[in-house]
Amino acid sequence: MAKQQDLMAKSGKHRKLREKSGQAADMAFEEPLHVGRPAVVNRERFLHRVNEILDSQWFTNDGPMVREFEEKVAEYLGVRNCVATCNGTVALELAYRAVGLAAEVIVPSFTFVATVHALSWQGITPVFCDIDPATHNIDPVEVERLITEKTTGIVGVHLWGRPCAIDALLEIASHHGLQLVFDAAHAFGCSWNGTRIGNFGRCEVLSFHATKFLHSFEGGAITTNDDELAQRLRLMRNFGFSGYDNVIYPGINGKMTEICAAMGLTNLECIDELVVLNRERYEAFQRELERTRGMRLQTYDDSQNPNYQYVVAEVNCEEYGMSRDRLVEKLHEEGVLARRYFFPGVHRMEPFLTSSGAPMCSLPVTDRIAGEVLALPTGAAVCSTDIKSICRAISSARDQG
Ligand code: T4K
Repeated sequence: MAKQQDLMAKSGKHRKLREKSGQAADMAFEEPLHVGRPAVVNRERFLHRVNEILDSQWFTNDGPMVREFEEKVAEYLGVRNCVATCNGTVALELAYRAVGLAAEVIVPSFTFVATVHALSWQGITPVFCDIDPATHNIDPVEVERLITEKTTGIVGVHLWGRPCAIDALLEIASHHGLQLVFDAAHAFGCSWNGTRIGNFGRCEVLSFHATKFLHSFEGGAITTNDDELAQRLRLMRNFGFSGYDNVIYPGINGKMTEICAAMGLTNLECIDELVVLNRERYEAFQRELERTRGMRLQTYDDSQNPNYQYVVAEVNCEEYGMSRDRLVEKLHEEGVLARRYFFPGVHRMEPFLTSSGAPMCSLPVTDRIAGEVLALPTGAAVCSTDIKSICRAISSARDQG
């Protein structure tokens, strides 16, 4: 508890409610409450590392902090290789290319658009797949239905940190000779049956964006137990250079900087306390929203080490008495900047809607869930009083119509 208070203090957290007219239901926050507010866990330790970087005059290109970060992440996940990158999107592009994805790849539409953009930037046609309504993850039954002679792979996304149906996907991939890559941007630290995410498929891709559970300002990584693949990824990340003046592979600049690694290392040191803090926030929302009709929080399975980074509700318009979109408007008026993650499904975004060559698709579960999900502000930037007020704002929004 003391450590968590410390984390909040280190985050510079202090918040005041502005009572607009004396009614509890009519409150607004002086500073807006954001989804994805990053924690600032140990300023002194970070600044110490920054000074080391400045003294060393080594700022990027596979420097000592990046190497240490890669080693510590690999150790934490129990995986043989971690290749750090400048962000998760470039990590996805590198991963897709390195495992040889081409032609058509099956991917969920209910994800952040980067999962799919990274395919189309590699000239790959995304074939959008529907999701399991219970988990919000790609539905293996639907995957099987979409496989054609042009399919080269499957991309699963562990949405909200909840693992995909990994067994079923592994089996389908192996049966049809397909590559399997996971977008694990949300799933740092989470497990699947006792093994940390990061160990599955050909490789898994992490994001260390500022809004993520483990962040490095911007950053990403590919993790894999395949040493040869990791070596190829390292070459591709650094323009294809193998030693001075010797390019042996088509590469790009996908490198992580030392300053990002310094932030990543500092946050990694506090990761266990951050889970505890996130979990407390999640449970507070659960208690407060328990009796709110039509508002169902997504659940987590403790045996899979969830990181509780996302507090996501499904708003059932009929039961709640108001649409999700109207509720979002009302919450924003109160300074609660809840988000419609992820709306609309990527298959309804351009260029995929009309011009990508993506086959016409009907994704009823994706469309329904994308119309109902609501991500709420959580993490070190909100306290228990904020949570009570957010939940009161949710109840009163409906009462006010
Ligand atoms: N795959 C998945 C499944 C992903 O969710 C993502 C990224 C990726 C791949 C790609 O990884 P990266 O290339 O990003 O490493 C945000 C993030 O930019 C994005 O990283 C993240 N997913 C996505 C879910 O959220 P936006 O467009 O919603 O960002 P924005 O600017 O609206 O900020 C989100 C919230 O965070 C706001 O409430 C403000 C708050 N915020 C943001 C930043 C940057 C802060 O409080 N402080 C900050 O420094 O995409």
